[in-house]
Amino acid sequence: MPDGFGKITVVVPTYNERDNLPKLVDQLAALPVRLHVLVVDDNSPDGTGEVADKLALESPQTLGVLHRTAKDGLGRAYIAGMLRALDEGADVVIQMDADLSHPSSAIPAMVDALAADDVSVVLGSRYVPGGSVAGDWAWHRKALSTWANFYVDAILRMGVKDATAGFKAWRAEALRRIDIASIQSNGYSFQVEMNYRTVRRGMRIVEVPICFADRTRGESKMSLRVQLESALMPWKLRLARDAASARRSSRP
Ligand SMILES: Nc1nc2c(ncn2[C@@H]2O[C@H](COP(=O)(O)OP(=O)(O)OP(=O)(O)O)[C@@H](O)[C@H]2O)c(=O)[nH]1
Ligand SMILES: [Mg+2]
Repeated sequence: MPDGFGKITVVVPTYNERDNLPKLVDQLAALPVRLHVLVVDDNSPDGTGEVADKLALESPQTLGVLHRTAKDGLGRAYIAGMLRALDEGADVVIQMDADLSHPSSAIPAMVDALAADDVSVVLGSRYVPGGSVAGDWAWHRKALSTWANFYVDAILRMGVKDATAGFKAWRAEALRRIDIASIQSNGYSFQVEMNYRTVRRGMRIVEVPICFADRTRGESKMSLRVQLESALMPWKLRLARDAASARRSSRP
């Protein structure tokens, strides 16, 4: 394992994940990397927040909980969690879902890849050689994901194979440079907007293959609103970029 990174914090947003969270925390604790975990719970009706508090009592040195009052979307939960992690001195912040879709076994390779000098963020990627999506994903789910990546790449040209990936390891200074507090989007396009800001600031994104598993417990929170936002956000980002370069070139 690379040294050089002091504190690594895994930020895990939760909404109704009471069955999944303890398993995830066990998996993370079993890895050969010392990790801190910050659960960001939006007052889950199923009691995930209390489950998280119990886990925090068992491991006060390594597990913390950020309680928010109401469900406010994945992006907002991540921003709150990342800002807290940075405040608490994280050198690396890992984004990870609670539903066991993201393989914790990939974390050592992701942290290794992040240790290269010029790498700002590492994506756990389904669409580089060696990566895959869940075998039991319905065809329309696969088609939507493939289309989303094609669509984002056609508009924004970031050269990233899995632009909507939600499993990522960030250097703290990269998060500071992209000013996460001002990120607008909340659903899948949250991931895209973060990547886009990274590329625009000349920082490097690297992809490490992962095998993405489907959730087996709990319910998906993907909504129509999230899908619509994801369809519009790449255009918004591109129009903002085009407007900025038009302003620059019209300056005397
Ligand atoms: N705190 C918080 N967490 C959320 C919110 N929405 C989703 N999450 C969490 O974010 C992670 C991803 O949400 P999922 O429902 O798995 O979304 P998804 O992965 O796109 O959909 P599936 O693959 O169908 O599960 C999970 O850990 C959720 O519990 C929210 O509004 N607030
Ligand atoms: Mg999921």
